[in-house]
Amino acid sequence: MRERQASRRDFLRLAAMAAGTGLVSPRIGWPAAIAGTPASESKADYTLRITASPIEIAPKRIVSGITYNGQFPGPLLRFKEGTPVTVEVQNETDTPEQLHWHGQFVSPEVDGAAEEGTPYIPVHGTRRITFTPRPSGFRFYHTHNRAGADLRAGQYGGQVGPVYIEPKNEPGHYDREVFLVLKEFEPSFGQGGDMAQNFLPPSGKIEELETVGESSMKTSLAEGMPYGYEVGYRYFTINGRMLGHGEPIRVKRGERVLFNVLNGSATEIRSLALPGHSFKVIALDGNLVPTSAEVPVLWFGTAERISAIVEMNHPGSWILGDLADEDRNHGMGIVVEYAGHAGKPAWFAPKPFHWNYSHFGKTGASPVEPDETFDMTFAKQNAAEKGFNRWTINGTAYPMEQRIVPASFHLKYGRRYRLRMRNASDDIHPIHLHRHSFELTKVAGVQTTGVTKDVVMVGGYQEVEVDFIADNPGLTLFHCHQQLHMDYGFMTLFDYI
Ligand SMILES: [Cu+2]
Repeated sequence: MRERQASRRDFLRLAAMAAGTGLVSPRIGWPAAIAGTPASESKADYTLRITASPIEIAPKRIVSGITYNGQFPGPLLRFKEGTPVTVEVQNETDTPEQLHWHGQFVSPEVDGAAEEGTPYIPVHGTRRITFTPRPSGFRFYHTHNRAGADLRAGQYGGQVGPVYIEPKNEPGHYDREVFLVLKEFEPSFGQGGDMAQNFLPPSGKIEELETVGESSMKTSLAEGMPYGYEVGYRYFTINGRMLGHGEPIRVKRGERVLFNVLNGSATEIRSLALPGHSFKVIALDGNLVPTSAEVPVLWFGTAERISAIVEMNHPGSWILGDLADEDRNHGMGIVVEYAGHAGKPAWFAPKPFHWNYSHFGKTGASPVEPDETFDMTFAKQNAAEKGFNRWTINGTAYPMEQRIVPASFHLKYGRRYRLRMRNASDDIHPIHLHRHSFELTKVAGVQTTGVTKDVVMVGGYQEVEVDFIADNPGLTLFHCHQQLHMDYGFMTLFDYI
C-alpha cells in the first residue's frame, strides 16, 4: 500500500494544495501554515492565538470573526497518542475564553468548559496547558463560550479547528487523506420554525413523546406565542471557502481517498454526497467502527466527525456537497476533480437514504448490562426565554448566567452507566458527553453494540441509549451541541462520588 509512503513530490504537491484549501495533509509532515505556530521561543509545542480576523470565503467576499491564528479553520493539530503535549493559548480578544478539547479524555482543568471549572484564558492573557492526547483518532478543538443571543460569540464565529491523534497502529488502506471542516457564516435569527429533516429512520418515533411535545407546542401557540428563534446563515463553506472558490480536491482514477470530515457548525445538521461515488465509513467521531458499511450520503450533527474512504472510480468533475440545494448553492460544497477532467463540476442528488448509526455496529451482539441506568427526557418550552426556546433535561434548564451548578447525576468510578435519552421535541439534538466516549446501545428502537462516539443525534420524538464507563473522575458536562439549545438550558453536569 502506498498510504504510509507519500513521496517527496507528493508532499510538495499536497503542501501546495493545502496552502489553498487549508487542510490536505500528507502523512510525512505538514506546512507550518496549517500546523499551528511552533513556539520556538518557548517550550510550548503549539501556540493557538485567539484573535479577530478577516476570513476570505470567496474572492472579494470577506467575513470577519474570531479565529485561531488568524485563519479558518484553525490549524490542524497532529498529536501522538500517549505523548504529552504543551499548548499555549493566547487570547487577544476582550472576552475571557474557553478552548475545549472535544473528544479527548482530559481533566476538567484542561477540558475547556467553565461549567466543569476549567479556568478561563484571560482577556489579553495566556494560558498554558499540558495534557496527554487520547484516544487516538479524529478530534477537534473549539470555543466553549456560551453565546446566548450574541451571534458574534461562541461557535458562530471561526473558532473551530481539527485535531488528529496518531494511533500506535494506523488502520485502513488509503492513498491519501483530506480534512474537511463544514461551516456557515453570517448568522441571523428567524422565527419561522425549523425545517423538518427526515433522514433518520422513522421507525424510531415514539408516540408517547410525540403526544407530549405536540400538545406543549399547541398550547404555547394557542396562547399567542410565536415560534422560538432559530438561526439561519447567509454563507456556507468547506474549509473556509464557498463552493467553486477554493482549490478543488484533485484526484486520480483508482485512488482511495480518506475524508476526515468535521461538522464545525454552531447549529446546523449537514449532509454530504459525491455523485457517482459511495463512502466506506471507517470511523465515527474518530473511533473505528466494527462494520465499515458503504453509504451514498454522510449525515453530521453539529460536532460529529466521519472518516470515510472514497474509491475514485468515476472520472469527471464533481461537487462533493450538501443535499440541501439552497445551502449547496450558497457555498456548502467542494469540487472533486479527476486528473484530465477539468470543467464545470456536476451535481446530482443520490437516492433517498436513511442514516442509521447501527449499520456501522456489530451484528447480532447484545450490549453488556449496565450497573445503572439514568433516564433523561429532553423538552422544549417554546419561546419561553425572551423569545428563545428554553430547553430542559428532566424538567430543569441549566441557568443562563450561572457557571457551575450542583451535578444532577452521580457516578462511581469504574461503573458502567446507561443513558436512556428520550426526546420529547421535534428537533434533532446532537448530544455530547465531555471527557468520555460512549457506546451506542439502542438506536431507532433496535439494540446495537460496538459504535463508540462522543456525539449522537437523538431524532425528533425518538429515543437513544448509550453506555459509558465512569473512568475519568471530575465534573463532566453533558449537553446538546446545538449552540442555541446549549445556551438556553440544554446542559447538565455529572460528578463522581
Ligand atoms: Cu439540541
